[in-house]
Amino acid sequence: MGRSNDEAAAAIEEYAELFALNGGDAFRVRSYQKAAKSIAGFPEDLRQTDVRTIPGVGEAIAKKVEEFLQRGSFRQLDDLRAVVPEGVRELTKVPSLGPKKALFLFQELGVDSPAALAEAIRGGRLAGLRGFGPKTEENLLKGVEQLEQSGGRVHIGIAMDLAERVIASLPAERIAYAGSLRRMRETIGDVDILAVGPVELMATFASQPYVTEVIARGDRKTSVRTDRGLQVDLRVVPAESWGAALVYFTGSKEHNVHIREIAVKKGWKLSEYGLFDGEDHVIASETEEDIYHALGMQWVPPTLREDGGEVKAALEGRIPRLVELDDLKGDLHTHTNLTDGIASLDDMVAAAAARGYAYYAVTDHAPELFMQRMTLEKALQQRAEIAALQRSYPDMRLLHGTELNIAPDGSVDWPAEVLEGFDICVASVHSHFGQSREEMTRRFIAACENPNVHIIGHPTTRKIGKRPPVDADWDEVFRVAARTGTAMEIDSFPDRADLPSDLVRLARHHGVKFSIDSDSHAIPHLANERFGVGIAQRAWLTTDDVINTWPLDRLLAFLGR
Ligand code: DGT
Ligand code: CA
Ligand code: CA
Ligand code: ZN
Repeated sequence: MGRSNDEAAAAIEEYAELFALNGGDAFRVRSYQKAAKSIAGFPEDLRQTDVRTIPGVGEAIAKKVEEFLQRGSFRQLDDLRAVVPEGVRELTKVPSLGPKKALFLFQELGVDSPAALAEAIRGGRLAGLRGFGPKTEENLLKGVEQLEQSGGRVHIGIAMDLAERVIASLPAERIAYAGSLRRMRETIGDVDILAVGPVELMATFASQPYVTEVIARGDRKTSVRTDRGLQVDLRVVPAESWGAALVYFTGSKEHNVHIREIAVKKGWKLSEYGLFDGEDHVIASETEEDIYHALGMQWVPPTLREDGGEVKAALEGRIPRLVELDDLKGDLHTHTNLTDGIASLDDMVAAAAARGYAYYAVTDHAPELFMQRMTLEKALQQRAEIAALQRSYPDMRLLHGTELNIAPDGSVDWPAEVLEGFDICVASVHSHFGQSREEMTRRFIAACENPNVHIIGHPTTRKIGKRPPVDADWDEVFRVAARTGTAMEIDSFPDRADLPSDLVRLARHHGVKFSIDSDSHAIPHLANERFGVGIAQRAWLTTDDVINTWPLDRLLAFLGR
């Protein structure tokens, strides 16, 4: 078994594109493109074939393909990849911008991405350039906008919904999602589904109501566009190579490259079909565990597969036991219809109990978020209701909390004597997002130093695709948070995903603890916790790092209550 024909074809296609971008001869570009098409459409496995017998594949291309089959790339491709920036290749995807003009813009103006092109046009920097009149500029600008819309990634909540809908709609023997979704990245480019089942699965898939367009259809892979705009790739794989396919299509690409190197060092080959020895005998293929163990490694949780040190750790047996959804003993940031939630206190608490929580905090907004019309009187009334409700939940400790507003100067809504009456205080930035880095850093530090602030809520305040993160010196903020015992929140709402995993990793480095919260405003939101756990895993967190996995006593001690 070998690398798929599609992969070799894609490499030749990429080479053609890079060759064209570098001003390569148009005739040769076309002959590479023809060869790529011909390889992709060739019915037999390339490894069992003399590639020279494939129509359109001459000696020069055959050599490149053979080298590719050996090691996953070829010299000329490596050379061109090194000289043409990724962004310039992106540029050629702008409708009406060919390779010649793309390279010209890069060399003349340093334009190295579609976004940079839009900026250059808006800044009038294309004016007077030969071949770029006002009409062309207008078309290019439209093209960039189109590209941004179609190439748009979505947050994980949208992709997960869709993946679960797809999986429920297909009668397969085995089926699972792979790709960035399985790695729990915060945004998803397309959804990758693997299945074991009959070829008819493809027809069933293509005729589902969520499919708006069939992009490509084959026996092994079908790609569709869906009503969410998102693309879904369904691959039907042989049952015996399930594990190998899952490893390969879960990625990341960088992780795959790294573990393939380990196989190669042993004189073996790793593909989406399995791990093979020098004689093409299968060593492992059925499960992921088999493959990693055969390579002398621990199984690597998908959320770690970003080539961020996990390969070395797995080889040395140092992959930690990561925090899991089942470890969460409670939720420490939730709302009710007393402020902007839509469910009543009774209903939220009942839903929390149904999740088996040992504790649950109600943290409605505080007065400075004026539209919520919160008052101390209302908060105290809610406290009495919670005390009464507690009697019906002997196994779940109810905590009365609040989500404070961190004012521009770092102060919060109520004085200390009021704050001390709450079991738990989350404090968040909800206004004045545009403060300077220095002001914002001071603001967070003041909040952390407030002894009654236990958790900083959704720290960066970003909304994916809508609002950028605030600017702060996070190193400094995390240092203070660690010193003052203030937890950073991992807000699990999929359009927030806040803190993001890279900042979680940084904060952990400083010794900060975390709270994985749902920030629920309705009952279904409680289930978003799984996305927060994904972020935590991507940052290598264990239960020791996450305060709401701790038993109640340890949590209360941390809160100083
Ligand atoms: P996305 O879709 O942009 O959110 O990210 P992924 O990681 O889902 O990427 P995608 O859908 O292009 O491919 C799915 C997985 O397939 C990817 O994570 C690794 C594997 N894969 C795709 N292309 C290649 C490749 O050229 N080489 C290797 N080694 N693996 C690849
Ligand atoms: Ca994907
Ligand atoms: Ca894909
Ligand atoms: Zn908030």
